[in-house]
Amino acid sequence: MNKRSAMKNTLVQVCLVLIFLSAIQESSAQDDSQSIPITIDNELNEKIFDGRWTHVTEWKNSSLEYMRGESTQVTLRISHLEDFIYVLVDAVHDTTPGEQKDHAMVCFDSKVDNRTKPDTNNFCFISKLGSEKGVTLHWSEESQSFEMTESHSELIVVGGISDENDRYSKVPHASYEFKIPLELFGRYDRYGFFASSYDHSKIEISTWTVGVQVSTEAEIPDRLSWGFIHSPDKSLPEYELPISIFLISILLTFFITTKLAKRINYRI
Ligand SMILES: [Ca+2]
Ligand SMILES: [Ca+2]
Repeated sequence: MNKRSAMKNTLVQVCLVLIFLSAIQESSAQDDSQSIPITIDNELNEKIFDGRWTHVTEWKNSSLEYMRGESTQVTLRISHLEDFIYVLVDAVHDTTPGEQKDHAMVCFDSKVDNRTKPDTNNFCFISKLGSEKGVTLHWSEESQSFEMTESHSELIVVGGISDENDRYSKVPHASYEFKIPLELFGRYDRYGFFASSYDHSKIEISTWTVGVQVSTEAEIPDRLSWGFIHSPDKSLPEYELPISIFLISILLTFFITTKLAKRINYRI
């Protein structure tokens, strides 16, 4: 094999790997169409759990998504650090805060390979406005429904009213903060996720994923209509890692074998 053919072979091999890589990326992008990337927030220790955006940088490093209803838009901020996931539900449109009536709910499923029905890895947390005591709902296989259960000792759920420090509106409105221990449902690369917010005075429900039909304010919709959250910064176990290792191995193998082939040819 002369030097020109060796180069040609290497070029073909690299092209094949790039095509393979693009196909995987494409497939991953399609899969993530209903998935919120959450990033690590090293400033979480600065958080004050009072049910509002307390100071300028409090939720700055969290991911941004919107929950929506027929005429509502609710800001959803999510981040994580160490053994907790953090969520802010900022109901800017709900300027009629009603204590114990308005509320927000976030749901997690750590077993995402079975989306057809809930299982014991499914938890929902409800924050009521004006309350510093969250409600934990856990799927029961026995009753085939979500049941209220004792909250984890490190769970923090606070529903409050915003002030002038809110990032989106100076008009006082309902907002909710959650600190959720991963110990409850495990540390994984991605979770099934659903969130809703209820404005009692207007009888409006906002949801993520958007467009989910829920008929009552505390309804947890069918598991199939939930989306996902995932970590793109490898701070939680990262599902692309095995694929990345596989691809790097292929590239290294091509590189080494090509080099070896060249050396053998030169010696011959
Ligand atoms: Ca706060
Ligand atoms: Ca309200």
